[in-house]
Amino acid sequence: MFLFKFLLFSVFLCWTQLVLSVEHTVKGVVTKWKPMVTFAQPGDTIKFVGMIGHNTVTIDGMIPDGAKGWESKYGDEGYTVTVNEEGAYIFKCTPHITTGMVGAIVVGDDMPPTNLATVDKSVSKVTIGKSMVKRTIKKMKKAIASRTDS
Ligand SMILES: [Cu+2]
Repeated sequence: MFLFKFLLFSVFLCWTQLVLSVEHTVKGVVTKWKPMVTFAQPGDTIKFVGMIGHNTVTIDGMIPDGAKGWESKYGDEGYTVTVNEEGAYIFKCTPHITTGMVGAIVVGDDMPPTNLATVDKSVSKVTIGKSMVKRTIKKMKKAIASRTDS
């Protein structure tokens, strides 16, 4: 009986997790990510579509403390990651970083995200496509500002 109750409770926990987490879609459109900036909550998932000729890879130093980066294969349609840590995640498509295929995911309600200073600092370590990474961070800050204004 105890085991049964325990199982029921576990199922309930999984169910609430599934119901409460949101799936966000980021699409590869020509050589850009759409949307460029996504706002999410811990436990949400990010699904990458339109992946023909693209991959999605987090940029070193540009994910929250304790978060795991990701690197998909090329053309991995529907590649999905779960964002559990609060903060900003900056990701790129390796061959199209120079044409601006850089995106941001901001997780949690802390605005600005707590790792923003680290993200800014890590720009200096980007060797290819630095200006595009800067541009995405700038757009992310703008999106954060317009969110906190309203
Ligand atoms: Cu690409």
